Amino acid sequence: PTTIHRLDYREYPFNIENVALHFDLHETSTRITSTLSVSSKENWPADLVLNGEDIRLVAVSINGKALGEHQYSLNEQTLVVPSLQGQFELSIVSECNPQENSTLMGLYVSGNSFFTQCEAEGFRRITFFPDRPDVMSTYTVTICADKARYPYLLSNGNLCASTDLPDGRHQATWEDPFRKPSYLFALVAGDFDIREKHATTQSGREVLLQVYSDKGSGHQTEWALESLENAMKWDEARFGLELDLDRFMIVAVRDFNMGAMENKGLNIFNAAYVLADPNTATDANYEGIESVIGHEYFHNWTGNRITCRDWFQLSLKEGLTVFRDQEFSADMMARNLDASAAASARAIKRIDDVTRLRTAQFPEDAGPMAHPIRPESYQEIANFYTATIYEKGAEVIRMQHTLLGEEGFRAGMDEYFSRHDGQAVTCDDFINVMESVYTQRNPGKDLSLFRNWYSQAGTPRVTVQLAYNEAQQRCSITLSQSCAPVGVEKLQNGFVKKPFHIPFSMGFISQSGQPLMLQFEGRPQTTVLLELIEESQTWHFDQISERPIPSLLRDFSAPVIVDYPWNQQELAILCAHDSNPFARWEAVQALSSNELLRIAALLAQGGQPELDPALLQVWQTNLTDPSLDAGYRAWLLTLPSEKVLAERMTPIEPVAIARARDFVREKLANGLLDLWQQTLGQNETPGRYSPDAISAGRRSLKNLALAYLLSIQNPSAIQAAFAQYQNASNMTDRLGALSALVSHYEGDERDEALAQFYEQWQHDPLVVDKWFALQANARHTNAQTILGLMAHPAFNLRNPNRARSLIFQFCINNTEGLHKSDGSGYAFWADQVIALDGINPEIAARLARVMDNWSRYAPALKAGMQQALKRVEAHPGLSKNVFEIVSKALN
Ligand code: BAL
Ligand code: ZN
Repeated sequence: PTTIHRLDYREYPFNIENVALHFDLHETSTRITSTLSVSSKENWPADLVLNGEDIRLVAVSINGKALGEHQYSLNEQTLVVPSLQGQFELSIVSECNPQENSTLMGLYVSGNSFFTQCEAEGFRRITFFPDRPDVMSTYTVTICADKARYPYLLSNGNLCASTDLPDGRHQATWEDPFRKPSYLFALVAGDFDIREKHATTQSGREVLLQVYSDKGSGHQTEWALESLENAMKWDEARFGLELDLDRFMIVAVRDFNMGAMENKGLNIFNAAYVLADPNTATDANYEGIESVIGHEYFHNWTGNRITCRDWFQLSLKEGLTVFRDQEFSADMMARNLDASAAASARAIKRIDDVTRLRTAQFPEDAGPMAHPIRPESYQEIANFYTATIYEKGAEVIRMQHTLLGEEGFRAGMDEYFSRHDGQAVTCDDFINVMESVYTQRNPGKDLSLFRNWYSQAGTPRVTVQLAYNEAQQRCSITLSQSCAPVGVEKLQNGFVKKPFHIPFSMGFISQSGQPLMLQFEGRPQTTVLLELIEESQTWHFDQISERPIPSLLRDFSAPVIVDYPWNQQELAILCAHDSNPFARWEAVQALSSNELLRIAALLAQGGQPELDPALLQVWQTNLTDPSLDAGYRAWLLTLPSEKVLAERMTPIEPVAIARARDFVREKLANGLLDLWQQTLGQNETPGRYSPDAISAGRRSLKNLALAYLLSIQNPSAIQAAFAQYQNASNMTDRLGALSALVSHYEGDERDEALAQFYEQWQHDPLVVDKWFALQANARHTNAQTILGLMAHPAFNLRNPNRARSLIFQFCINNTEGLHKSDGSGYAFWADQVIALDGINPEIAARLARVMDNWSRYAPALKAGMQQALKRVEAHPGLSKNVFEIVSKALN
């Protein structure tokens, strides 16, 4: 496969002012006529190169004159009409087969409806076109289809006409007045339930908000519509950005590769991020829906109005939009709460986001797919919708927000829209705007080093040294940064990494747990922001009357790893007293990670561990601290995940990590038995279900207590879990109970509950996904169990949600099942990657990434993983998607 390089970017030599598309929809053969108004940018002839994949060319004409086969060249990927100049109209007729399109890219059938997915390169599977984001055009789209089967015909923009046609068909014409790249094109045809609402924008325009979903599911779209309206209001209030369309549509689809897609005015969503009611969706589902609806809505400005010049700039829109959705969720969670509850709601959101970063992005940044948030090259762009582009990209935006402050960042965003609205731009354009504001506010300073976050991969490590001089009452902090070459950087001769500009937020806590006031930049503060721009820098703080305990990287002010040798006693003080709720959680993570890794190492050598009583003490303090909200407490009392721990273990012994977590969990359960039981009773949420942060926090703490108690097979807790399962009035409680039972209980009732769950919910695909996922994650589930479940009539490999709920859940989360010493887990993984690749390469490549970090595992496991990777790599006819992943892993 060819590698595409960022520096090879060349402007497209033609403007395509308008695209007129005519779709004659039929399931197995849809005919598309595309008429392009073209003009050359230069005064000399150039070849007109159009992308096209898996479609059949029927005819090409220029200004109404048909072209003969000798007048163009056609291969598997392109249609080239040579040597064109001036202004002309190009017409192309082509055909595709939506029914057979299992890739879910381009035009496809899902259920009884037609849908499209074009980002990144799906439009070329619909018609021949310069399928690149810098070619922006207005679109006029006419859709013809059978009226009875497809009463709703939707596309981007405004509906301008609809008419009945002979033979029971009808047609609708849509016009999108905003210039857009082809990846934002969308079409939907089908029969739906609709929930809608008129809303008024800040300038007083009335707009129509609509949510379309499968017939019979309209009662599950209330939360989606409410979230959409909240997103609209939030973008006005926080960024002054108003909806620019008269109508904004969201359509839910069951078969979808991603979470959702921000097509202009016609967002297409994975049903998992639209449909919810208290009986079928958990608190996490509600939160996910709000966040993804916000994300796609916010793309209307950050992504659609200003788009990417080329796909290397993907983080320009994704990192920025994730930052915006994170802020939206935090504001929504904190709304209507008093200051202290709002601070802990915000901390919870930050903890959740940082956990995601550490679980998915840190390993990526240390593995074969490591890339800067603006990559230098790729073989398949679909493989670069990564945690680095999204989550680290959002951290890079957040650092700019931290450096500029809320007001400065807003000024920067205003300037970004004023300079670039309507354009396809680069990450450099964005940082140039932000730098202009930063320099204005900080004369003599710039963001030149900050740009290294865009060009260098890897997670920097910041080593902290503290020196205290009692005689001078002075405490000095030295920060030193380093970042080893990763991924392709390792292959480049003489590659030298440059320092990053790291905003480092910190404070001091006294030995008695009080925050210390620091004189910094001329004013007293308890939290200071240090800007590390060299390899090593020292800051001095005076009038410090005792040796303080540093509270570091508050609110996770930069995506780095901090090294500081706190002793256990210092950590215990931070765990109970740090005034920054994020840093307090970090201290608990540090203390428990140290203990878990010590125990894992001991177990790997066959030793007999004992639990450090300090950990039990911290758990007891946090479980009983009345000042803490339930939701925040639940995070404090959750052990670090296996993945987070694996990042700190060399070589990785996954089963030892899992056993260490079991051991510690059981000790904490037994040691605090009464407290867990009290917690269970004190956190009921009677009355009408509400997904608000306080109620969700209570359920989260209660279900955590249940899981601890079940881990020691506590008889009354087993009864309580059954009772909760039977009597639950919402899915969070029902699933919390069932999951605790499935994970920790082996009795017959467990199987009965599982069977009953399926019986009750088999009609709801999203609940059936939960049923599969529970079993994929359960203890004692192995590859054989999964193969058994794949034979269940409800399993369907072609549906990405179903594949994710069973196969991905097993391969990603079921450590013991995947790493079985007989190699059955690895063989299963390889078989499924190969099987999925024949159906849907994008999904297959995602599964392929499970083995990314194989070389960091203990020798016995590593060999088996390598062998499985080689088997996939050698498979004939592998897609370039999967090939890129496995070949990079093996290199
Ligand atoms: N643009 C692809 C889906 C998303 O990130 O919103
Ligand atoms: Zn996005």
